[in-house]
Amino acid sequence: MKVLVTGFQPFGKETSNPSYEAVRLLPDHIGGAEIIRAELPVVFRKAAGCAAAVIRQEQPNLVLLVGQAGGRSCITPERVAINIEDCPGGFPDNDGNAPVDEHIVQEGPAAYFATVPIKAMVQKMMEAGVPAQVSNTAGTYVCNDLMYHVLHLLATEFPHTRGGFIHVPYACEQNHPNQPSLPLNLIAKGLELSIEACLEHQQDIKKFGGNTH
Ligand code: PCA
Repeated sequence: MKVLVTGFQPFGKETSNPSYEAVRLLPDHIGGAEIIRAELPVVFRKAAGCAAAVIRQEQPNLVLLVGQAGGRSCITPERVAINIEDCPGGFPDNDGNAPVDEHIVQEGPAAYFATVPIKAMVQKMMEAGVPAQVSNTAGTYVCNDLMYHVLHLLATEFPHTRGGFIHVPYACEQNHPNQPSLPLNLIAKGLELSIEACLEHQQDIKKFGGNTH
């Protein structure tokens, strides 16, 4: 059993990205599975191209993508990726690209659902005291772009490989005093528990977790 876990390089004004910093802290084996890591550029399409190359080479059974969502207070497994690139105002990617309302895959479906058990992941984290919640939007920036591309690749070329995305809050170590944050080792613990939940649950559990808005 092989699990590919990816994180991102820093972007914007940040000098580190807790997604890859946490991935770096993961043990080499979790629940009997070998953990493979990759650090991706914060660039539309390029991040997905790098991830696709590793997936083709390593043929993992599970792909867990991780990114920073500054401002969130919980670790949030994403339910869905949508077929849109729409750069948040004045915020190009690390190569200066700022697409507006472009489709990610021209003839692709409007959206792909994560194929990992998001509710079981949240439950396992909460039971261990790690704040977690299902998220119903991965945004329209590079993280959503990566999630959509990878789920499209898995659906079309690797139907037996499960894939999902987890957004993590700022790490306390980034020092954003007026924003919610979690210690980096707690974020890493949350990722480890999420991977265990994926290995334990082929199907998701039925449990309330929606939002009114
Ligand atoms: N977060 C951004 C892109 C890279 C990252 O870590 C996002 O949520 O789209």
